[in-house]
Amino acid sequence: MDFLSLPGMSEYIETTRLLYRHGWAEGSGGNISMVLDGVPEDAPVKAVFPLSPDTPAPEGLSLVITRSGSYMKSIAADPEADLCVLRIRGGGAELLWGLKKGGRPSSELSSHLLGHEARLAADPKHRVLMHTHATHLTAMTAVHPLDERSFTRTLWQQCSECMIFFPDGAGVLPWMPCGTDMIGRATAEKLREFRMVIWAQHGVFGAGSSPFEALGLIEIADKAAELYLLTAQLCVINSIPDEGLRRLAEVYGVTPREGWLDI
Ligand code: 2HA
Ligand code: ZN
Repeated sequence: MDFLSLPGMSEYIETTRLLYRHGWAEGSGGNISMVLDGVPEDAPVKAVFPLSPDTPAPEGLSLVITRSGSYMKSIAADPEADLCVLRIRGGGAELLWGLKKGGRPSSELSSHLLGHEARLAADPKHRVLMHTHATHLTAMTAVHPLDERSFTRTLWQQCSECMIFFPDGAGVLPWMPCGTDMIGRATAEKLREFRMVIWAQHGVFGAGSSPFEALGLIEIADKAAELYLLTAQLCVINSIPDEGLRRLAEVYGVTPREGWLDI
């Protein structure tokens, strides 16, 4: 079985490179997982990673995820060492491919598993979850109230694309330790409602039906956060008013999150 030829794999690998080029994947920062279609039922199991009983994982789900400690800058050079294909079965994660030099799946595996379950319940086309240290969004969490309505409204007001691409807004979580079931569960709760969840003083989780869609969502939000930071100390005299945001939503046939526009 050639796992690298599964649908979405080449786009997934290209995305790892782009995250590094964006400057959002310093050191071993970030992780990506993608639900896989087309993994044979009888693919041999090479190892099993036990899952915490507190992480009820979607039974039978197959996914590819980055290795814990892998560097986005070098995944493309040797995907079979830095990625793994897992199948969730009987409370464990069966290794079907990858980790050829050893290691474990990403420390955020529980966030990804719970998150996929949440997103698949909301949208059957969902496939990808991406965690990355988007610089401007993370910086914005230091200087902007974390209330998610107000945080989203500030992003929407910066540039037209935000309302078009995330009319559903962004969830925001206060800082908490990463790599824990606690942040995994909190993220999954947010992902039931949002395709993007910002982790204060850390980074962001984005969801999509493909790697490029999830990446694009984060790119647009991070651009808006950059515009906000560039102008936050200046005397801002123009931004998109709520009437304009409402009009954008009408033109593009999207529905702003209920109650998040003042008109
Ligand atoms: O994978 O970014 O949050 C490394 C991290 C943990
Ligand atoms: Zn991180």
